Amino acid sequence: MSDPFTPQRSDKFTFGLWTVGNVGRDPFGEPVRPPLDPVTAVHKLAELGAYGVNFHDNDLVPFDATPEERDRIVRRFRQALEETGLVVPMATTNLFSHPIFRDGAFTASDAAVRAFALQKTMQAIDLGVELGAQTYVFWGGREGSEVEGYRDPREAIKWFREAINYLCRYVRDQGYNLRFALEPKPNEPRGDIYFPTVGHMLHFISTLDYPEMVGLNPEFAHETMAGLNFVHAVAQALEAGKLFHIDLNDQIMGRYDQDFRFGAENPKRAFWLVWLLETAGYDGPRHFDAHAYRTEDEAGVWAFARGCMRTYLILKDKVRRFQEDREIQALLAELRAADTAYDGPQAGDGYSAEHAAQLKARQFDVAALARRGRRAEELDQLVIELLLGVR
Ligand code: DIG
Ligand code: MN
Ligand code: MN
Repeated sequence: MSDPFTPQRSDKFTFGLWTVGNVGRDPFGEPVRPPLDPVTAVHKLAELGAYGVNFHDNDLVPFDATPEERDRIVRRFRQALEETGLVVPMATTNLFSHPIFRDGAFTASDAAVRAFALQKTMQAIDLGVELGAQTYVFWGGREGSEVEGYRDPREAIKWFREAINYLCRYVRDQGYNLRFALEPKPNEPRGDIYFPTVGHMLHFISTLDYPEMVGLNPEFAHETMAGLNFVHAVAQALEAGKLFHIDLNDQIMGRYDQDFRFGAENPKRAFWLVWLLETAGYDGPRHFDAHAYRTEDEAGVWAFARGCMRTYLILKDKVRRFQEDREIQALLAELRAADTAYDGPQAGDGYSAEHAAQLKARQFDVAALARRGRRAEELDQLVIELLLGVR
């Protein structure tokens, strides 16, 4: 019997070149793995059942490559895509590695650095579109500060807005079929990063010239680092029609950005995320922005990649079981019946002075309503048992 948790292209699992190509460098240690040829990554990911691969410009084309070298690299990469059928749903710019970005890119105090960041991003957008990307991510890894005095944070917001508005104009001017997805993170590598969470970014998007072109690329580890509930953050992005992409991984709350294999630390939180994505009918890529532990060799990298996809599929099957579990669904139906028994005026009816008068005159059995338990212990235990495989 075939393994029911074998990834298919239709699952839309994607990996960044920088994820399976992570060489294991950390602030306290040198690389433990050799660089991975992007062409090898494409073929290996295709073998594992992935749907696509993403990249920062410099994951593929070195920062100082000549135009001829660029074209040769792109030709060779495109050939691997054609041989395997992998697609490139998303691309992004590396605006954080080169020392020129030491104080930021779009929010750098130095106007020349901000202008260079725009130039680099336009060239990277061209590259991404050339290889088929329809989503373009902006992760402002260096857009932040350690010392407030040298930049008024309001100025940083203005500069970031100018950059995104300018790049929206560029995309429209080029006639590209491309949407922008902003990726928040609270800190690291900067002491504090501007626009640290999904909520901050959603407001920022509302201040743009072309808000319809710009959405979110939330990352599990980043909201979790901020001590927030990632499922709620994704729900707010979905509800706003702004979940343009998603970075899946795992993370222990309050730690540095661990980018662990999906589901490695919080299988229950991962389950509720898959439940939300699948229930909402999210049809975008399931992108794993994660990497193998530094302890791993290349075989461990592919075990990591397999594990990300396999865990997502196992949890997707658990969502199906949750929705088919008679005891769970009976409990939810009883709760819903009691919750919707109220037949008086409520906010969803819409406001009128007469309606408000009726509501103000309404008598409520406060004592009875206060006595009602929510049966959360029963429900959560049933979910735990589902996840532990005993139902
Ligand atoms: C880090 O979480 C960031 C960068 O890896 C990249 O710019 C973005 C795309 O997923 N995520
Ligand atoms: Mn991360
Ligand atoms: Mn990310």
